[in-house]
Amino acid sequence: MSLKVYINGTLFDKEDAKISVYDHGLLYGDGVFEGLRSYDGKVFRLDEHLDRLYESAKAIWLKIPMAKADLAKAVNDTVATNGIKDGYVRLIVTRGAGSLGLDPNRTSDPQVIIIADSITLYPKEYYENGLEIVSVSTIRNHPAALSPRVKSLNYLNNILAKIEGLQAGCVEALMLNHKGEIAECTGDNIFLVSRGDLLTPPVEAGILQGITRDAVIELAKNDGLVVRETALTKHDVYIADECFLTGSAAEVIPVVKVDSRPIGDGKPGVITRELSKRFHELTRS
Ligand code: PXG
Repeated sequence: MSLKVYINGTLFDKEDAKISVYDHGLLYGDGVFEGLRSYDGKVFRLDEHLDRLYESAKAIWLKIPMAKADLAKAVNDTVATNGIKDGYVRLIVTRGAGSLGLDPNRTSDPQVIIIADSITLYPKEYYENGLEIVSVSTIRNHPAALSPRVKSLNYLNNILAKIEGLQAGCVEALMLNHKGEIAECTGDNIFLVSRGDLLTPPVEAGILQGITRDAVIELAKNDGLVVRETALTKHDVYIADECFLTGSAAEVIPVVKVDSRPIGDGKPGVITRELSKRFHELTRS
């Protein structure tokens, strides 16, 4: 059976799920999206993802043409229709088809697209042995230009950083902000463990406020850890005892080397492994 893709209230076979080449999502990256995970058929933190989607849309003057509750139902229905248990959901809202000009007033209806598919996970060994990452020269978008809090359809900033990472033989790349502080990775937030405390850049550093990041902060606080959202530099990373990344796709993944420097003893840390286990329990219970 062919996968069904939701577009504006209708389910299409994957092969027939099409959007106009005049859509401003394609012409200008003019739209917003979310990447969500489902576990055993249930979408993880759907409400939080929808809140972020509607905020991203509001920030770019894009009115999502349906109520949040109806979109939640559409996401759940699309996951169920496709029989997705542990999977990946891509929720996209584009500005819609228009003329070959920037003017958003000359677009037709926004397109709401939901794809529910299987997920390609990082290899198991990355979780067991940890990742090596590099810091790259592409800085995160300046928050005064387009806020990194907007999960927009233009991901070139992150893609350029990803290319730099791949060229250095790494699957993730560490991006700094315009002040030279640690921001985040191309599709993941970053955490450090230093003297038993959990450190992560604040939202004001110009990052996407990850849903997984928020969940991990909660879990850490419940475990009695001190969590500090604070400006961090590469120096802080190099001298950290532990490092890990969080994201809907990656979940919690240890980092053992940054810029060729071993982090801590070069093995996934105790607190990282504990939080990873807690996150696993949270998502699979
Ligand atoms: N920073 C950036 C720039 C992201 O794109 C995260 C952090 C983590 O946020 P969440 O809410 O997922 O914890 C992201 C999320 C993909 C993919 O297909 C990318 C993300 C999420 C899911 C899938 O590349 N990025």
